[in-house]
Amino acid sequence: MQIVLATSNPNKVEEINAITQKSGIEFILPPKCFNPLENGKTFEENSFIKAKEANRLTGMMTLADDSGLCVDALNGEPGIYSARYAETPAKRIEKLLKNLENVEDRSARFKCAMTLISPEGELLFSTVGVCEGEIAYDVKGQNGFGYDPVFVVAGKNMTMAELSEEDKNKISHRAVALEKVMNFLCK
Ligand code: ITT
Repeated sequence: MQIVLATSNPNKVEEINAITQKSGIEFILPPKCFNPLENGKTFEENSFIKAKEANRLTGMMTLADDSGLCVDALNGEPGIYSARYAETPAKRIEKLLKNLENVEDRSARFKCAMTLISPEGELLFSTVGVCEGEIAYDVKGQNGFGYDPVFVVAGKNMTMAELSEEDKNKISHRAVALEKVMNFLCK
């Protein structure tokens, strides 16, 4: 079975297909014209907007992932603006570290809101996954994407970017949410 993954971010497609590779479900990209207006106020709202738009374009079952990094000392920022915090991934990290200069409480979490929509456009299932950690003082690691090089995973003395793909995919916010989606789909 194929499900459209309502995203333009190839890293998400890669991670999600790696996690579900034995399920018989293949997640595919929406058409290039997929460009939803992400004007929701929460991860959940934006996830719903993306899933509905991919369904409108394809008439297929769609799954959306809206995710981001929430930092306690920054009142939850960058949050839903994680992808838009600055121009490039490197500049986003630079801005984050600058905003946390001399800040001792570095607790943070990655959140991922997933929404599953039927081919007919009905909401089938929605859920959230969270991964706790803290923001490092400097970048470390080469794997993953986005804020992974500055996110130290709780209980591990490593950034997300130092974990292997396999290890990230066991504990990430995306993996936690996806497990619940897969349980729903395969029940
Ligand atoms: P789509 O909207 O097309 O899905 P996007 O990358 O813009 O792609 P989001 O709006 O959900 O997706 O923003 C997610 C951003 O949050 C992403 O670009 C990263 O900056 C950050 N992020 C999410 N998951 C992450 C992860 O596993 N590791 C590191 N950063 C992550």
